[in-house]
Amino acid sequence: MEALLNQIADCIESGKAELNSPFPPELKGKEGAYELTKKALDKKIHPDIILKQGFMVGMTKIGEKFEKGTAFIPNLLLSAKAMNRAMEHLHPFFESGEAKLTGTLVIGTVKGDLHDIGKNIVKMVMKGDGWNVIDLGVKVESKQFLDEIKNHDKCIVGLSALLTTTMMNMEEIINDIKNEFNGTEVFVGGAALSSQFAESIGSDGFFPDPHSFAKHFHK
Ligand code: B12
Repeated sequence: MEALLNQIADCIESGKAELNSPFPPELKGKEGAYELTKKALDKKIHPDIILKQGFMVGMTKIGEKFEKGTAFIPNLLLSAKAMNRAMEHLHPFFESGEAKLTGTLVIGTVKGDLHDIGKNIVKMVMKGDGWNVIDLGVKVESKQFLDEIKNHDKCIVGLSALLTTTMMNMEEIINDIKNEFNGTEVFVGGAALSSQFAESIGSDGFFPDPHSFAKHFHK
């Protein structure tokens, strides 16, 4: 069982989605995360175990390499793609409630801002870390966040902004969220942000990349 889970983690780390994936070339013709996940389910390994000891291990490893500067954004994207492909087998278990997700993250690029490349990477990595991610897209207004929080008890919120002008809109959105849902944690990210800025606008935290964000919730 452990060997199979390690193989799944390795496929996710290296971005090997399925048998026919051309990447990485050294694994050509070998089974990928998709086939191995099916095998694990056939062997009656519980979806929670596959998620935690397969998917999350693979995504954590690629995240650590990214932090050290030995892996880059294309590697993150390939890993996230492999994880998403394998996740297709686990979806029915999460939807039925038989297996449990880490939590719900409501994420969006704030009003006035259309940069979504970073936000989309955060979304993929968090999904790989076992989160149900609700992506509200770009130019998101307070009301859209509030409507979604109402539907998801105990969710956390992630705000993204890349422009110095739209960073300022984060404060208003955080105030609106805290006024209506005081206990809801709101985290922020984006290249021009800092921890000091995040604190000054009442955010619960700033993370420079999705891996430090995901790690924050690991017990
Ligand atoms: C790609 C790009 C665009 C694309 C966006 C395409 C898209 N779909 O996103 C296009 C061409 C459309 C564009 C438009 C504009 N852009 Co532009 N754009 C960029 C560029 C080149 C890259 C941004 C990017 O995607 N980076 C890569 C991602 C992966 O990094 P990231 O977003 O920082 O995300 C990472 C982290 O920050 C973090 N993160 C991000 N969000 C979150 C959220 C949470 C919760 C967490 C935890 C973490 C997190 O995780 C991510 C992954 O590691 C930057 C310059 C640069 N080199 O950064 C300029 C830049 C951001 N743009 C800029 C500008 C000015 C504009 C325009 C206003 C230009 C114009 N005059 O029209 C418009 C904006 C229009 C608008 N209303 O938004 C300026 C901003 C200057 C400033 N400080 O305000 C920059 C810095 C360029 C420059 N040097 O002048 N842009």
